[in-house]
Amino acid sequence: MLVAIILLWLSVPMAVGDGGVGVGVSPSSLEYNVTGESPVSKELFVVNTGDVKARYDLSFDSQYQGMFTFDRNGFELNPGDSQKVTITYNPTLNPERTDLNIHLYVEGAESGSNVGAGVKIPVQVHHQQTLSTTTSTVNRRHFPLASSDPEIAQALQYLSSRQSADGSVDGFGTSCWAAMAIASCGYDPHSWKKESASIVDYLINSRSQVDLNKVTDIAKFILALTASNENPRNVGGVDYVSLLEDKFINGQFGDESMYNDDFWAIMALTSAGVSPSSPKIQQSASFIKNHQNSDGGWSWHNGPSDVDDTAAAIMALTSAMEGSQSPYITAAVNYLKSQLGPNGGFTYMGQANVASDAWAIMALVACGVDPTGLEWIHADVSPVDHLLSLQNSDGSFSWSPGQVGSAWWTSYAIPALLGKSYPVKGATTQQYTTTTNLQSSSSRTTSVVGKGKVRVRIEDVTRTIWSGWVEIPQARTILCYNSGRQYTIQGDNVLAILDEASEVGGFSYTVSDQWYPSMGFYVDSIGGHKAEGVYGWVYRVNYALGSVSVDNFKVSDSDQILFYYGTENVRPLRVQVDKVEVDVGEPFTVTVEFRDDSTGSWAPLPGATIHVNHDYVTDSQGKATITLNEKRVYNIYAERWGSTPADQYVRSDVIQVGVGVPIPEFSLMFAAAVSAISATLILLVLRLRRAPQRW
Ligand SMILES: [Ca+2]
Repeated sequence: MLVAIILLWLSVPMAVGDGGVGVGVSPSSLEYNVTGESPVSKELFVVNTGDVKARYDLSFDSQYQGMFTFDRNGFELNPGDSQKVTITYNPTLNPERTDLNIHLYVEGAESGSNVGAGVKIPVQVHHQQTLSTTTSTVNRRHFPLASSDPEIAQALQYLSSRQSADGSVDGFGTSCWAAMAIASCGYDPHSWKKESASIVDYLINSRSQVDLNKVTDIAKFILALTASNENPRNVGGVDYVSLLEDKFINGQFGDESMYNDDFWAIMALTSAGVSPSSPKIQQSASFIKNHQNSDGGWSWHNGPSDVDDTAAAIMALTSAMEGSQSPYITAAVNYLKSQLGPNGGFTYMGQANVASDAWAIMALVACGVDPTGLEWIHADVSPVDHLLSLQNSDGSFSWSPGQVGSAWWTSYAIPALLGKSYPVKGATTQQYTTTTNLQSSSSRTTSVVGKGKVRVRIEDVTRTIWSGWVEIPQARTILCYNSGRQYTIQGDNVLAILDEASEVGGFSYTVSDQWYPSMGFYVDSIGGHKAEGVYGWVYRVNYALGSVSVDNFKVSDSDQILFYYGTENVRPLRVQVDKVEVDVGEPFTVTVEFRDDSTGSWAPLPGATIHVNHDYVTDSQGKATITLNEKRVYNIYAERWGSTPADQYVRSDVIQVGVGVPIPEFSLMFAAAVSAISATLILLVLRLRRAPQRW
């Protein structure tokens, strides 16, 4: 059946032009991320997809010619043959350091003839600047971060290190923010415990600390509960939502001279399921809008605008269904822009700081603005870069450089970096409980009945498009781009999972019904990368090649689904380490293996590149010995992409090694969260750590 799938790709009409000349390229776009002065090289495969011998020439428009060099050009290929071309961008030849969004032309012509064909390949060049004002070097960071990114993993680990046996993280107020931060990562705060009490148990047990006279206190408590999928309408018999609604006086919440209690009341009530169109929320929103300052910002009271309160006001108004194009919102966004510091970062009283960065980023996200867009970059630093520059080596965040980190600031930073806004919604589908039993804290962790999750990983030639867990849906409706037809399909197959993952992960894909129903649906692009020539999107389940079309392969709980851009003979890699935790300076060994599809076993791969802090290459045994000197958790993965399919491999999954930090405890928590607290999966992950060949 593999042959049938490969034939499908060949039958995809991709040859451009006529006269038998065809051009195929892989990848279908090039992206150069440039830091400093060093030239950056990218590889492009040119394939003769026609049926005659042809000569191929690569070129840029003349004004860009001098910035790029080709290691070969003007070569001839027989039908079906391919040639790797290394294209090097030299930043010193672009003195203005302008980012480029241009085309590379690949043209093929039959020898001695004008008959030819060509393709245009989008080429992007991004100049990333390094920060010299902080102790660590920060590159322009991809946004939003994923909860598996090391910055987030370390921040969570820091929060975990601050947790006490009673479940608290630095007291009641900070515990509220920490619960929201944990939930923003997709983890269930109920699983967050040092001993028997989780942070949610602590919050509920300590609810007497909520000052029932203060709207902001009640609101913060509700926000922590809703992020944790707890029911704020019944905590030990108390309805905190009604208590908050009772604070509505004269068209606003709480004190008539204060606005921040309205900001927080609206966010808390909408998070608890109160309709945004309810009269109290709409009147409070009008009250907020009526007290916008002429500069577009807000204060917490009748005073000069500040970033933090303006951000809270934006999130409150968007929670109350104010559109992102509303004049109140656009004026507020412009106010935030005016408060960027000269060195990047949002300021409060003139000083860039973690809270203003985090809140402003969350507010921008809430109204659909990308905080890493060009208009938000000062001195080559985006607010996200600036926020990351305030992270310390222990994972914590400081209010400003040189200050001690705290769980409070760290809890603000996490949802902002993940591109989330307040109110944070709980990630699990757990329903609100009708009663909260304060005594049986541990029983809650087994109360979630999952309908099954699968892990999805999408590997393009040059990047990982997405990886994460998705729930097996009941059904999905897919749209075939070629016919415009919609189909509702069952949820327990690879295509439905891809469709679900594209929604969860925010990436695109296209599916065609050109060969449906005889051969099933065909996925012909993911993340904008289309199948071309013999290369296209291949899937594997638990590393075994899919033998039927995507809609016909049934998936089961805990399956590992891998989509990758490749062709026949391209095989997946995996990495293993002999130790998952080492001391600083203690060597450990990484082994890179590929799957031998003829036997289903794994074999060592020499000459693979291992990415850690920098790159290592495996020896003849497929191994590399690595010594790391910085105390942190490292992500490790391997790649090899040679010139022929037999020497091309699918990038490995990422594994983590803790250097001087206790990773197993952290990984357990990680596993508990992603698997919706399934004890079975925790055991599986534990087994993974001890005997990785089980996966
Ligand atoms: Ca008020």
